[in-house]
Amino acid sequence: MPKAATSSKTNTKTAKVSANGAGKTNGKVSEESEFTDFVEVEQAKVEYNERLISQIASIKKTDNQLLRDMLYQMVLGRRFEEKCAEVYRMGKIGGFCHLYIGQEAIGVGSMMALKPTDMVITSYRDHVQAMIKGLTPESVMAELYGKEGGCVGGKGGSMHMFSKEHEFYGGHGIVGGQIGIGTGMAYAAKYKGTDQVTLCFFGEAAVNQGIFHESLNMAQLWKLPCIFICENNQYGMGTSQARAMSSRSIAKKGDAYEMANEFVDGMDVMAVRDATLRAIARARKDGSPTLLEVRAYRYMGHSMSDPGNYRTRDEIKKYQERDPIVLFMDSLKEAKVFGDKDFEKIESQAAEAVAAAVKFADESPLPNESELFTHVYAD
Ligand SMILES: Cc1ncc(C[n+]2csc(CCOP(=O)(O)OP(=O)(O)O)c2C)c(N)n1
Ligand SMILES: [Mg+2]
Repeated sequence: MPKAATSSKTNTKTAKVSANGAGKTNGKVSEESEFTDFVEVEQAKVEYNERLISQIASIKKTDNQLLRDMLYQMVLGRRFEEKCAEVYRMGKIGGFCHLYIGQEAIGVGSMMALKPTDMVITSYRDHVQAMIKGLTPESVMAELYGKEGGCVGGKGGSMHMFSKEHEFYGGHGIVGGQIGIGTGMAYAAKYKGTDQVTLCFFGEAAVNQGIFHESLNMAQLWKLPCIFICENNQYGMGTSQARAMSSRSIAKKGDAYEMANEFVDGMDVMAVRDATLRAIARARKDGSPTLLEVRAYRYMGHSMSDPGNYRTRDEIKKYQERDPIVLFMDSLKEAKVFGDKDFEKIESQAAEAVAAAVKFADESPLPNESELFTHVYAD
């Protein structure tokens, strides 16, 4: 059991499926309204078994090596972010720094359903997603440090991880800005006739912006192979979704554009994977886009400078009771795929990778001063 995760009591609800205009979906479904976003701990205990059963069914259909890789990436992501918080407080990382703790099942469940040639674009909460797409922990940590060994030579920092080699196109600081760019990437794939799918991540606060609606309209009209993944962690900085959005079902907003859409439980990595596989199948078939609303919960503050006065410790604890890593481990154990020894190995492998990343970042030199004058103008 991972040390940061607390227990194995979780909510069970998985996905509401609405696939207007784009074939049928066949996954487990439940009403979005039943997804108890402020769930009582006792209720979560009751629902835990249901969710375990559904996860085990998916696990049984999935290759063991892939399951191990998925768990490793989730544990690595968590330990990496915990280390980021630690070295940030030591002054080794400067500027903004947004952590992904609590949301690991979204990145892992969706991105590990892709082919390496598929493309990904995301917001500033990008460290873990960059690693899932194949960037090394060393190159991500060094980027956080602003060092030469970083994936963009130390010029981007926390919010701007990028690697063309890995088809990872950032790391964007303007809320919602990447939705238009991701739609353009999907357009480029269609125009060039490749079979590439684009995963475009954004937070729920971006959904109130015009760019979200314009992009969905265009993607559905032109059948662009883009999977729009709204990571609904229920807060935009210190503002809860309930205070900022008149109509709270983000998935249903896809109906306005006749776009296939699903509500997915973001604490359940297999549910996220299954929903993404359905979306990928639609995209590869005829370019049809999909909107996924994947609901999880941000355990940490919005960024490292957030004191978190807008919510209670109890609220955070309720979600930690439904931790996605613990749930996945329990399901793997119950399905007799892996046991405690395997989990210990994964933990120590992740700890080694994080230690190596910190050592690399510590030892990497600062960029040369002449770098101030490169990449200034686009060519
Ligand atoms: C266009 C724009 N407006 C405002 C901001 C300031 N800002 C940075 S993050 C943020 C909240 C975004 O929340 P959400 O989209 O839910 O993503 P999360 O941080 O929860 O992952 C805001 C308002 C910004 N960066 N860009
Ligand atoms: Mg949010």
